[in-house]
Amino acid sequence: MNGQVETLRKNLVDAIVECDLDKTVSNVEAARGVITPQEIIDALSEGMHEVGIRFERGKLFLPHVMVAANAMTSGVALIEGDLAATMSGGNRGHVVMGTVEGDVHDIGKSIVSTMLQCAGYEVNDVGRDVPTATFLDAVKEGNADVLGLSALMTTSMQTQKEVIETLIEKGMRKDVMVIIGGAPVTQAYADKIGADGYSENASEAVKLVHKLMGI
Ligand code: B12
Repeated sequence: MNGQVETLRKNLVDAIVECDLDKTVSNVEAARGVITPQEIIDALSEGMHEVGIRFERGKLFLPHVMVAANAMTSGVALIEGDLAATMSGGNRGHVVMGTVEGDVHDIGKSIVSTMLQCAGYEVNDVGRDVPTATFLDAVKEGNADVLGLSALMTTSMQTQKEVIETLIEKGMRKDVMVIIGGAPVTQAYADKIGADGYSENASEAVKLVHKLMGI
């Protein structure tokens, strides 16, 4: 059994690293029901991490990364229903989530949104490359408890800071708790820019929001 689980997991990682959409979809189908949706997401994420390393080293190019990203998105879409079934429901609070302006990376942010929805939060996912004003409008309109800001680039991390500064300028900072994430983001950076929390991945993000909401 453990051997089978390890093979399924490895096949998922390899399909993403090989930037193979069909293989990713068939391997997700094979893994469904045998390993948990969370384990499937973790394996696909591990593959994307390796794709990032190979891209950085010049072993893979942007078109490959785009296919891998598409494969990951399709794989995650297949198990969204399973994920919902494994998690608790209820209306625990309102979250606005998006990727900051200048940054189009949205795979991780969308996983965080899905996991929070499954954990019983109402999530307004405002998308990627989102202007600061749009975040503020969404927070105001939805009377949001938590604002989640994703950034995958060292350049767009600065924009997370700018969103917090704008919330302060507009007198809105006390109304909403801000959490930040994305591969280059750290707890130290969250502390530095005055965010209320940071988490490394989507499962930790759910725990973080529960903690902030006192759940
Ligand atoms: C896929 C990808 C792309 C895809 C994105 C597709 C999409 N729809 O998202 C495409 C091909 C479009 C792309 C484009 C570019 N990319 Co790119 N990309 C990646 C790659 C390989 C993987 C990112 C990913 O999806 N990871 C998988 C997910 C599941 O993980 P994650 O995003 O980290 O999310 C998890 C956690 O971080 C956390 N989390 C995420 N968000 C949030 C938010 C909150 C609130 C919380 C609490 C938690 C949280 O939870 C998530 C789930 O567990 C990374 C490499 C890397 N190591 O990150 C490069 C990377 C981010 N890209 C990079 C670059 C340079 C670019 C481009 C500029 C390339 C170019 N020359 O055009 C453009 C960007 C254009 C722009 N303006 O944004 C660089 C950034 C370097 C830097 N400056 O910091 C990286 C690091 C690659 C590299 N090593 O050079 N990219």
